[in-house]
Amino acid sequence: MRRGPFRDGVFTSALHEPRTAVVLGRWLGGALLVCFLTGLTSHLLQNPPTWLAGMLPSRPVDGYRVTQGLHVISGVAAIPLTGAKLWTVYPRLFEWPPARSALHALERLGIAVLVAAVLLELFTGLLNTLQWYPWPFPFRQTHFWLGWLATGGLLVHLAVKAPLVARHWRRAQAPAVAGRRGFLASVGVAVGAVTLTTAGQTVPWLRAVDLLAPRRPGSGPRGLPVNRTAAQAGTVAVPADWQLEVDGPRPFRLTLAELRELPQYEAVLPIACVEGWSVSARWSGVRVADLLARAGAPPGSAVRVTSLEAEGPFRVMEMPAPYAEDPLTLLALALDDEVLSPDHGFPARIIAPNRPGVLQTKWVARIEVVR
Ligand SMILES: Nc1nc2c(c(=O)[nH]1)N[C@H]1C(S)=C(S)[C@@H](COP(=O)(O)O)O[C@H]1N2
Ligand SMILES: [Mo]
Repeated sequence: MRRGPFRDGVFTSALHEPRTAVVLGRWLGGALLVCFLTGLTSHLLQNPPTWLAGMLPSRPVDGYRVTQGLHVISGVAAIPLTGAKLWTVYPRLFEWPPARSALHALERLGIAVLVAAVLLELFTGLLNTLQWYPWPFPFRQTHFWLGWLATGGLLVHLAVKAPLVARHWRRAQAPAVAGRRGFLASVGVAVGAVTLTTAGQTVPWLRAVDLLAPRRPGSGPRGLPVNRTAAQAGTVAVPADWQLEVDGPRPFRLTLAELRELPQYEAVLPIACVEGWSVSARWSGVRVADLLARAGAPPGSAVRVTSLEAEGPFRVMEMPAPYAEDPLTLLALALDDEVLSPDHGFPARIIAPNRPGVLQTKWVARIEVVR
């Protein structure tokens, strides 16, 4: 019965031992905790329940840039950590007998769910940072529920392993094993290397070593990357007689020339993409709050913004009141004092503080007051 890896003594490395697993588990647990919390933040910002929407903060302006940057940084760091952790414990996969009791079988099933959820989560997340969606399911919802599954699986795993973890928590308690230090150091170097060479897509002072990240922050028109070009969005047709439509108690329409005659404001705000890149830029245009006041919107109004784009998941965006009322939230007409390029959302786009990039709607057609 016991063939191949199921035989005794097949795994000869001394590093398949609990202390190594505990140290790697701590690092990986830390990365996954940061990833989970920042992921929840991102999900809530993009999909707030009604009771929360009116309380979302529009400051600090860089808030989402930091949380989403950390989300992708910790997720990328978790990839080599997961590899090392799985290597350390994988001989247990061939344990004999496969199940000693019903409880043991249940525990092993839990680990199977945990490992599968973590691997799928990291894999789909990584592909998402590359803007590659080779699957038929919606990414965000799947990623969200897998995150809960992985976190639940992790908590059960920690509870089951707590006594073992406690016994190997301190180095002095664990038996010395030759090569452990070197192995852990190599894992640390690998994690440091992937982090340093990808974090530059969002951390400005790491830009010089941003060798592996999918997005160069300086690329694109005016040094601002474009996620979805006007052509990809179905060559957004901007009518020659384009007018902004504002709907509310006192609806009105304005041409581009009329918008330019309204008081113009500047805001230095980042595009912070969910995929982990972010770039700060100087925008100018009309305050959304001014447009709302002109439309007779009551205080505390939220808005719905519709793009000229014919279809696509980002065509319609809802913006809760704290953002709509923020003086930094603009219907931007210019980037660095130059008319927006088609790819950056000509004739007008939304730019708001502390918001995910997906909600910075380009090619705006219409702004509606919603209560
Ligand atoms: N109408 C519309 N707005 C959109 C998008 C889109 O596909 N359609 N993409 C969003 C995404 S995912 C990001 S990250 C930002 C990117 O803005 P930029 O292309 O000007 O850098 O625009 C957002 N606005
Ligand atoms: Mo994005």
